[in-house]
Amino acid sequence: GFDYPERLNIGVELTDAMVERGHGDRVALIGNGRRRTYKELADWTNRLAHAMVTDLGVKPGNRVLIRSANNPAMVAAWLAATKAGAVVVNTMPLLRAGELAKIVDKAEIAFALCDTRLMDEMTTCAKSSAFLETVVGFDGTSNHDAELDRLALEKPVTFDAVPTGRDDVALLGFTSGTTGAPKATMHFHRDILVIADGYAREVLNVTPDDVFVGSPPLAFTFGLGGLAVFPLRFGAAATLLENASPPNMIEIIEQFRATISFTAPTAYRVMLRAMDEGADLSSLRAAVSAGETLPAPVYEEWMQKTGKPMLDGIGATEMLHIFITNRFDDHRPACTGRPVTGYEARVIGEDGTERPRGEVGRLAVRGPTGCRYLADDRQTDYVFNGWNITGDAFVMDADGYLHFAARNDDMIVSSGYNIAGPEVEAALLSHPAVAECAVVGQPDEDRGAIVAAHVVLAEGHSGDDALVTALQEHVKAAIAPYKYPRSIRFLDALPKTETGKIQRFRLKD
Ligand code: 3SK
Repeated sequence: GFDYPERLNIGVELTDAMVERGHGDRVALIGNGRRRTYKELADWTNRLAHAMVTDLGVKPGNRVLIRSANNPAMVAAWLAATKAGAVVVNTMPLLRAGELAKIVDKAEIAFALCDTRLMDEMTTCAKSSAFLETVVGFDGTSNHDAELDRLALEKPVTFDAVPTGRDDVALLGFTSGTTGAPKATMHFHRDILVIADGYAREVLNVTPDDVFVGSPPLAFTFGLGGLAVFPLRFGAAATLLENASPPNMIEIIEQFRATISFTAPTAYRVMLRAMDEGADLSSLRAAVSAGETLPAPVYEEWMQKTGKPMLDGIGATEMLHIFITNRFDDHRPACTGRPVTGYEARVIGEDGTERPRGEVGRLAVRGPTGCRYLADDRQTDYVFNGWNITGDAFVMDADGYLHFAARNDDMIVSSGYNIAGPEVEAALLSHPAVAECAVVGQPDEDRGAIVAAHVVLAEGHSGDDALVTALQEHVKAAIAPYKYPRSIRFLDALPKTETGKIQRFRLKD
C-alpha cells in the first residue's frame, strides 16, 4: 500500500520538499532555452502562488484552468495553483474557444491562467462564459514578461501552502469520450504520488540522474505524469518541448543525453529511421510507448537496434496513468504486459463475468487509482462493483499477459491523439455544403488511424478537390486542427439501419 500523511500538497511535495531532501541545486526543468533548479522552481512557484492568492483572489477548492503548450512556465503555474489549494484543469494549446467553453462550463471554472501567445481563444471563451471571471496572462517563454509574472516578481519566495488533505481533489483530467461531450476525471493529491511511487519507481526505476523527454501534452495525464510528476518526484530533470515533433525530440535527446522517453509508436518509427541516418539515441535507457498499440515490428526493430525493450503500456485518463505494462526484464512483442503492482486486471464479458483465458472481452482493472467522473451519469458505466471497465477489448493469455484486441467505441486514436468522431461530424455539418456525414477511423501505417469523413453533399454543391480543402480548413477553424479529416469521400447516401441510424462500421471496410 501507499502510506501518505493525512495532509499532503503535491505542489509542495514536488518542489520545496525536494529542496529539503537535498535536490535544490539539481536541474529540474529545461525548456525555452533555460534550465531551472529545484530551488529556483520552489521559489518561482511560491511567488506565483502568492500572486494567485493575494492579487487574483484564488481560494482553496477553486478550479483554475491553465492553457499552454508544454514548457516550464506551465509546470510552474500548475504547481503554484496546487500550492494555493486550487483544483487544476490543464488544457491543450490547440483547443478553440468552443472547446474551452465546454470545459469551463463542466468544471465551473472561475480562473484561467493563459500563455499570452494563446490569449485570443481564451478571451473569446471568457466573453460568453457565465463562470469565468478572471483571465490572466503568463509568459510561456519564461521571460517573466506578462501580468502574472510581474505580480509574482515582487512576492516573497516562501509561501504557506494550503494544507490540503491527501484525498482532496487536486486535478481534473478531461477526456472527450466517444460523444465529444467532455468528461472530467477527479484525481486526489495522493493519486499523483501513487503513479510515481508505483509505475515510475517499480517499472522505470527513476533516479536523480535521469533526463526525461517526450511528446504528450501536459494537459493529458500521460504527459503530466511522464514529463512532470515522474522526474520531479525523484530529483530528475524534465525537458519540455513546445513543439515535440520527432526531429525536435531527437535533437533534445542528443543534446541533453536524455535517458527516458514518453511518446507513441508513430514517433518511435521516425526515431528508428533517424538512427539509420546516424542519430545517436544511445542515451535512452527507457522508451515508453503508449497512447496507441505498439506494432510488433517497431518493438522488434527497437530491440535489435538498441538492445533494450520498448516498454509498451496502457493507461487511461480515468486511472490517471499506466496500469498495465511490459518491464525491462519481462516483455513480449504484441503484448501490453501485466498489471503494475497494486493493480489487478480481468477480461470480462457483457454480463460482467470473467472470460476464459485466450478469449476476447472488455478490460476491467482496479487498483490504487480509479475513475471518479465529476457530476456525470457515465460513472456507473465505467465503474462497476469496484472494477473500472475501460473502453478496450483485450485477451489475457494462459500466462496472464494482456494483449490488445480492439477499441470498444468510436474513438479515433490518431498519432496518440484521441479524437471523437461525432465532434468532427458536428464541425463538418456546420458547413453549408454538407448535408450529412459520418466520421470513422481509417487504419494508417504512420498514424495508427486517420480521421476519414464520408460526406453527402447539399444540393448545388459538387465534390471536387477545392471543396475537400475548404471542408478541411473549415474543420480546422472550428475545432482543434489536429482533428481535421485527412480523408474526405463524397457519397450519394450513408449506410443506415431501418430505423435511420448510421452504420459507421460499414464505412470502416
Ligand atoms: O494509454 C493512454 O491513453 C493513457 C492515458 C492516460 C494516461 C496514460 C496513458 C498511457
